Amino acid sequence: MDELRYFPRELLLQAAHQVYMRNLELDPSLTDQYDQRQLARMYEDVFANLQQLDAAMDLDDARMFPEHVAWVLELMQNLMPKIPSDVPLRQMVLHLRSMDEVLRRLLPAEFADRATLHLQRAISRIETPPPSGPATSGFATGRHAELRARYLALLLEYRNKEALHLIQDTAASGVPMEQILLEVLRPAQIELGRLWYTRKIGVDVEHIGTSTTQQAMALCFPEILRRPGGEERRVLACCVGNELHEVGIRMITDLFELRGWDCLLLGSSVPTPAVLDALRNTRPALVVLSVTLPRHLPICLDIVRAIHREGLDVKIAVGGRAFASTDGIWSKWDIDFYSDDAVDLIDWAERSLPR
Ligand code: B12
Repeated sequence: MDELRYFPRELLLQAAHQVYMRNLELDPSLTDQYDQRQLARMYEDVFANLQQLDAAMDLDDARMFPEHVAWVLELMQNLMPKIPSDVPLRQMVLHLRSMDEVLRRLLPAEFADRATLHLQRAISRIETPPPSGPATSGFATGRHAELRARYLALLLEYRNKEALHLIQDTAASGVPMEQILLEVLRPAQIELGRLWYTRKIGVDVEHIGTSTTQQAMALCFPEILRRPGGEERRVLACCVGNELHEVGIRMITDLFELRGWDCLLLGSSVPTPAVLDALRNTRPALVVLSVTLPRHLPICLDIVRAIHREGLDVKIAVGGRAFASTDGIWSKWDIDFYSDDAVDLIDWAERSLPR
């Protein structure tokens, strides 16, 4: 478990237990409605919500916690399609009120006031949701739409070898690997996530699909290895904290490699001291930090601060899905680059980091 700032371990355990109990007290119907497994899941969710609140308080970001709560609520509504959607909404509001009550008892007044602010914002966010954006993700339209639909269909039917053949044949037909990565494999991954979230597929399909996508990504290596070696600029890339989402950062290193950079990929779940050691040992021109889950953002900031504290001479780029649910948190950080787009990053690096 990541270390939290406002809720040290003892307090977290106490708070989680009390929030869970208070929640059941305020809404006794939950005990009838949920089976044993669902109650255990609810207990885990209390932990996850406290972690998210801690991260939002730590970074003093107004959007992070409300966005997380809205995501959890939608997931609950998807999990209980037969129950009217205002039932999970009421349950979530009660849950947030229980959190508030308990934290008022457990935290010093100044921290409790801060927690209340985030909890109130979350309640308004779900009671009065902002108008939703365009209904389509763009998956079904645009360049390579047919190809990505075929690739995804094969993943959904566990036809992983055929999916790999499809990508291999596409690459052999001259479609640049950069397009395959960004316009076929990435959208297919995001679509897998949406299908899981809306309960259209199980975790098994998403897991097998993701490992197939990682194998498909490896198909660009022959192209990378064909390039003559030379004076290459070096990039070190990693996910932060307990982040397990590594497909995005792998894709970034593959894209850098395709443009002739030398990449070292630390991968997922890397402790901060290991990142610093790798920077000292390998002396890259650029370090790329990727964060998918918002609760890992404080660790990303820790790494940025540690790099400056240690006086390491390296440019710092941060990005990944987590930043999209914040109020532009990156603009407060001492970094060299942020974008939500991998190609922007590589274009910027080519311009700003001389060979
Ligand atoms: C595959 C997957 C997993 C796999 C990851 C396996 C692996 N080896 O990577 C596993 C099963 C482990 C997993 C676990 C979980 N997951 Co998951 N996962 C996904 C999924 C379906 C696809 C991720 C992916 O491959 N994306 C494709 C890559 C290419 O895109 P990308 O990561 O966005 O990266 C691109 C850009 O963001 C950008 N970028 C990335 N980093 C950087 C850095 C810089 C500097 C720049 C400029 C750009 C940049 O460039 C990349 C290339 O274009 C997503 C769905 C989604 N919408 O992403 C959910 C998703 C991210 N997961 C989610 C969740 C909730 C979880 C779990 C908490 C589930 C659970 N209850 O256990 C756990 C958490 C595990 C952990 N500790 O990290 C949620 C997150 C929701 C939220 N609130 O943020 C998502 C969005 C699913 C959903 N629709 O709700 N997951």
